[in-house]
Parts: sequence; structure tokens; C-alpha cells
Amino acid sequence: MKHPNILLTGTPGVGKTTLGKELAERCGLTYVNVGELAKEGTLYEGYDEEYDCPILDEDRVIDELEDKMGEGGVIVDYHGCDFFPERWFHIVFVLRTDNSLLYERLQSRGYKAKKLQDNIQCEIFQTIYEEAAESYRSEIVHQLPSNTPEDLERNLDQITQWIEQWRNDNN
Ligand code: DAT
Repeated sequence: MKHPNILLTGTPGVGKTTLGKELAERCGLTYVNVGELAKEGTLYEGYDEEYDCPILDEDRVIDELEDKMGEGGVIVDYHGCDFFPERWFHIVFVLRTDNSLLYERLQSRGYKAKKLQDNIQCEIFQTIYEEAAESYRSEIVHQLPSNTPEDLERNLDQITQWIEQWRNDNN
């Protein structure tokens, strides 16, 4: 494998898509948004009435991505992380955003009361960070602040450096 696979995870609205797309462009990697992938391929196994959204068919998502992940150089973006094979990723970043900022971002995205509250709680209880910590070796799980454009720039620089180092070490 010539290029590493990277997982970007965290509560909806923390900035995974923004970071992932820019990172892919700068580093010549492939960006995969699992939510979009599922929508395009209708990779669902039912409908969640409480949350008013389709339920991801995790097995089919894994089947769909397996070959690509085997080649390396993929940045995966999803607001969950416990169902991916652990072996897929060389590093995992959990993006974190302060509640007040996240609230504004989700509100301007049009999230209504319950969905808004649930996602803010998800961030307060660091649900995704704990999910990542339970699913991957602690050495490869890193939290990144994602509050400001400066944070975004710093994250891009740091991850770009890490990718270059990985390429030097593995080629
Ligand atoms: P996600 O993919 O995690 O749902 P996103 O990339 O769509 O999040 O970002 C949500 C909104 O927040 C979007 O309007 C862009 C903005 N944003 C992302 N990262 C940011 C940052 N570091 N500073 C300020 N705004 C940011």
C-alpha cells in the first residue's frame, strides 16, 4: 500500500466534509462520504421512525468499500466508526466543536428541535470519541479541535505532514 487510509469522524456539523475534501485535494487522496455513498447506492436496511432517517446497511457499505480500502489512499468521512473493520485505517481523527458553535452550524443546516438536541448531546457526551476509542488502538486515535478557520488550516497542515511521513516510511 502506497498511501494511508484515514478516518474522519465526529458529530454531524463538526467539519468532516470540509476537512476531508480539502485534504484529499491537497494530498491526492480519494475522499469518500459514507452518507452520500449510502444515498447513491440506497445502502439502507429500513427506516428509523424516531429519527426520521433511513438506517444504514453497514454490511453493504463495507462490501462496497472493501476493494478501494485495500488499495489505500482513502479518506472516509462518517459520523460513526464502530462498524468499519479496524484493519482499514492507519489513523483516526475525531473532530470536536464547542457546543455553541455546533448549535449554530446545525441550526443553519435546518435541523429541528429533537435532531438538534440529540446531536448537541452527542457532542457533549463525546459519544463518537468514545466509540472511536473503543474501536481502534489508542495510538491511532486523535482528537482535533474544529471551531475556527485557523483550526481547519492547522488540521490540514498537521495531517498533510503526517501523510508525507507515512509515505516516506512505507515506500
Ligand atoms: P460535517 O461534514 O462534519 O457534518 P461540515 O464539513 O459540513 O461538517 O461543516 C459544517 C459547517 O461548519 C459548514 O458550514 C462549514 C463549517 N465549518 C467546518 N469546519 C469549520 C471550521 N474549522 N471553522 C469554521 N467553520 C467550519
